[in-house]
Parts: sequence; C-alpha cells; structure tokens
Amino acid sequence: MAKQQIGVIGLAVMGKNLALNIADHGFSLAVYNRSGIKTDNLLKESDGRDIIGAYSLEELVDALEVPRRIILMVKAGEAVDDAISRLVPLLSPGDLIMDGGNSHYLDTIRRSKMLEEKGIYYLGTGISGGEEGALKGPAIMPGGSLSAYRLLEPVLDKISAKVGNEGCSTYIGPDGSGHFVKMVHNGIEYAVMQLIAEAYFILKNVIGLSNEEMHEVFKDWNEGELNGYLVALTADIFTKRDEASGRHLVDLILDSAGQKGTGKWTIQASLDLGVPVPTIAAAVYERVMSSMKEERMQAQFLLKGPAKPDNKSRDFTEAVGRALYSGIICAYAQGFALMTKASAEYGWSLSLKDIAGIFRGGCIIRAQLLNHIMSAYDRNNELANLITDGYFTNVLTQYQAELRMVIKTAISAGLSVPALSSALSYYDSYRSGVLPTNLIQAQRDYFGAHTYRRIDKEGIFHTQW
Ligand code: NBP
Repeated sequence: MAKQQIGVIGLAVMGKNLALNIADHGFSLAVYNRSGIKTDNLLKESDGRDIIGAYSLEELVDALEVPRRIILMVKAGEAVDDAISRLVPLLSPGDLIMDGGNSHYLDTIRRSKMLEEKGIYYLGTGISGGEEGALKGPAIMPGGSLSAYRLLEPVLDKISAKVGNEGCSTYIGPDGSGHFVKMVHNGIEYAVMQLIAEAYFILKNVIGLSNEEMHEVFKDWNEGELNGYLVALTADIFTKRDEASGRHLVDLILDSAGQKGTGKWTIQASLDLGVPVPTIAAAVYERVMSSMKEERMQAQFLLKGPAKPDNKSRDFTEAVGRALYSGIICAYAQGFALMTKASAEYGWSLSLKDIAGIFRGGCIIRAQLLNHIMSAYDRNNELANLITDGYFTNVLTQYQAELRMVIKTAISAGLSVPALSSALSYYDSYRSGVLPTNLIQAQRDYFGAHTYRRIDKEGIFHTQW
C-alpha cells in the first residue's frame, strides 16, 4: 500500500484544522489522536481528502513514507514530552518530528538536543493565527537545523498565509528560535490588546461614545496607520448583539481576562535576557488584576477616585488614536528588542526583517505597521531599537504631546491605563541621556557596599556613608 507523506498527532482545534489545510494542498496524511473520537470526527469531515486515521502510534508510524515527517499538535508541556518519548522508539535516524504547539523555547532547545543525539530531526515551530489561521493559512515560525527545515519546507510554504505572492513562513534559526519568536509575537499581542482596551475605556468614559460610535471610530482607524487585524476585529465586536436580550454582547462580557502563559514567558525571558518590555508586562499584570474581580468590587467602595471630569469633545478621538499608535509602536519595539538580544545571546542570527515580513499575514498581530518595521530593518539590520529608526522617531516626536495629553486626561479621570503609561515611560526612559539611577547606586553602596562608578574618574568606588 502507498505510504502517506505527513503524520499529524493531536487533533484538537489546531491539529484538526492544520491537517485539513495540509491535505487541501495536495499532501497525503495519516492522523492520530490519543482519544480515537477526535480521529473519527476528522475522518468524517475529511470529504475526499487523502487522510487516513491511525488508532495507535505504531499504526501511524507504519503508515508513513520514510523519512517520516510527523507534526505534533498536542497541548504544550508534558504532553509533548510524553508523545516524543513514546514516538522515539518507533522512529529511525533521519525521521523528523515537528512540534507545532506553543512550547516554551527552553523546552524546545532541550528536546532538539536530545533528539539530535539520536539522529532524529526536530523542528520547534511557532504557528500563529488561531483556529481559522490553522485552516486557511497561518504565519509559521520554524526553528531547528536547516536540514530539518528542508524536510518540511514545501509543506510549510504551501499551507502558510500569503501576503501578495510571499508566503508567511520562513526559516527562523536553530533550536528554540521559532518558539521564541512565537512567544514574543504573543507578548506583543497581549500589549496591543491591552492598549486597544485602554483606548476603548477612554473613549467610553471620557467622551461617552456609544458602541455604534466606537464601531465607527475603530473602523476609521483601521483604514489608516492603525490598520491591523486586532483593530479590525475590535470594530466588529461593537456591532455584535446578544440574541436573547438584544443588548450589545461586549457590555455583557465579564471584565476578567484569562491567559495561557506565553505573555508571562515573554516577561520571564525579558528578565533573563535583561531587556525591558514594560508594556507587555503591564498587559499581563492588568489581566491578572482583571481576574481579581471580587477584590476590585469591594475596593471600589473603599478607595476614592477623582471627581468626574468634564467630557471631552469628539476631536479628542483623534488624539486617542495617535496615542494608541504610539503605544503600539513602543510595544513592537520592545518585542523586537527582545528578539535582537536573544539572537545575540543564543547565536541565532535572526533576520528581524523576515520575521516582520511573516508577521504580516495569518497571525494575530498582522498590521500595516509591520511594513514600516521591515523597511526599518532594511535600512539598518543592526538597529538597536526600532524607535531610533527615522520613521518611528518622526511619528513618536510628532505624537508624543497627544500621548501625554491622553494619558493625563485618563489619569485625571481616575482611569487605569497601565499599557499607555508604560509605553510613554519607555519612550521617556529610552530618550533620557541621564536617569536618576546615580541615586540608586549611592543607596546600594550605602546599605550593601555594592560600589559604584563615577562620571569624572575611572575605577570602582566605595564610600563609608
Ligand atoms: P490543546 O492545547 O487543547 O491540546 C489538546 C490536544 O492535546 C488533544 O489532541 C489531546 O488529546 C492532546 N493531548 C493531551 Br491534552 N495530552 C496528551 C498526551 N499526553 N499525549 C498525546 N496527546 C495529548 O489543543 P489546541 O488548542 O488544538 O492547541 C494545540 C497546540 O497549539 C497547543 O500547544 C496550543 O498552545 C497551540 N496553539 C493553539 C492556538 C489556539 O488558538 N487554540 C493557537 C496557536 C497555537 P485528547 O483529545 O486525547 O485529550
């Protein structure tokens, strides 16, 4: 019997849709899921596609041509180690496993090393775009050896999202680099979502915009420099009504956000690598704060805010849009600075221009802004920080007064805007030739003899304070 070209393990939403996408591009598949019911369901949906079901890993491995190419789409964490440890005894040197889930990049580095020692190729691949992207074309970030990548390149190229003629899949670099880039993508996503939520909060509470007006504002924004998937879907959200009550659905949703961990990992990596990502951190912390609903409900009666300020006119909307764009620029700049440092630290030689390129299609943070990011890295591949590129410097210089004014207004109204404020502080810290850290060094030396350097002399100093 002819063997199948690709194996997929894990047929929950992502694995199922990715399998259908791969089959739609003319590849034959063998699929397996731990519980057979998901395999049965996929086969029922497979409609003439060349997909066969396997009900054990042995059956799956037997059904595949050699070298075997197996894509894991199981839950990140122990499930991946478990699946690998059960697969390895069935595989031969030269076979390939690709982990397409949201694995932690340090796990991917560990797994790559372990499998390479056994002669098995490993690709740690970030896949972005959610359920729909997996089916219709995601952004794909493969990390591993170049030989491993070559084994799956034709498949990944075909199934990825397209921007014009360009596919949104590119070789990222060795071992954990693909999952690192996907993690940072998600960190930026957290920040942009929080920034948008803060803009909404200001428009609602300071200008008093209705949901219909909010829809118009976000739709307008999406036609200009703020154009992007998250802005577009936000515009849509304001039109959705609850079928039972006829009310706007957004007003019925509890203000308590969940998270699956990639935002937290981004902050942890930023601390390990010594790169500030305060807007991403603010977004993650605000989700945590949002989940403390009961405490907040009690505190609202105890802790007083300012008197309600006068409403602003509709003109203020434009300033909020510019503040939002500035915040979003700072969030991307933080994420790209983190990738720059990781690339140097791990020797990944990341092409930030190519990464910006594949973020433009299929993924959640796709946005017009990424074209400017590509141009910035085209002008200078060694750029230390995006906000020092001419385009971004100009925008931030031009918009900073409005960013300050919008934050001031929100603060005066007692509205919490941690992401916008952190973006402004990031901008102000980064552009400060002098920070007050001389005093911190003096304090450290005072209580802990930690020593300090001076601006007028070479050497290391300690003072008996
Ligand atoms: P889930 O992350 O919910 O994982 C469920 C799948 O993992 C099922 O197929 C389940 O099998 C399987 N599984 C588990 Br749990 N433990 C296993 C084990 N020990 N051995 C074998 N299989 C095991 O699925 P998903 O939402 O489709 O996501 C898959 C991956 O893609 C995850 O890493 C996720 O973070 C990532 N991702 C998800 C999205 C998204 O929008 N959902 C977007 C981008 C990336 P069972 O059916 O037998 O329980």
